[in-house]
Amino acid sequence: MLSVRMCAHVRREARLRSVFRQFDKDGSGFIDRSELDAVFNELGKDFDDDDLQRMIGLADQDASGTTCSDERHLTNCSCCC
Ligand SMILES: [Ca+2]
Repeated sequence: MLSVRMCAHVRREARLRSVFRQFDKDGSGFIDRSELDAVFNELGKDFDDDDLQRMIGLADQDASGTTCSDERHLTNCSCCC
């Protein structure tokens, strides 16, 4: 049972990393407001600066104005472990 749970966790982490890389257009390891805006524009969604800042703020634990791919963000999954 544990191996099934671990496999699900590993698959989820791989998906998160893949999505993160799609957002992180310059490969910096961070997603800034312009990169988030670009992804939403590709999806046909238009958010104003306040909305984008709020979205970044939800994942911005160090108040840097970006989200990052730090291991802690992707591996501290409480939903399946
Ligand atoms: Ca970036």
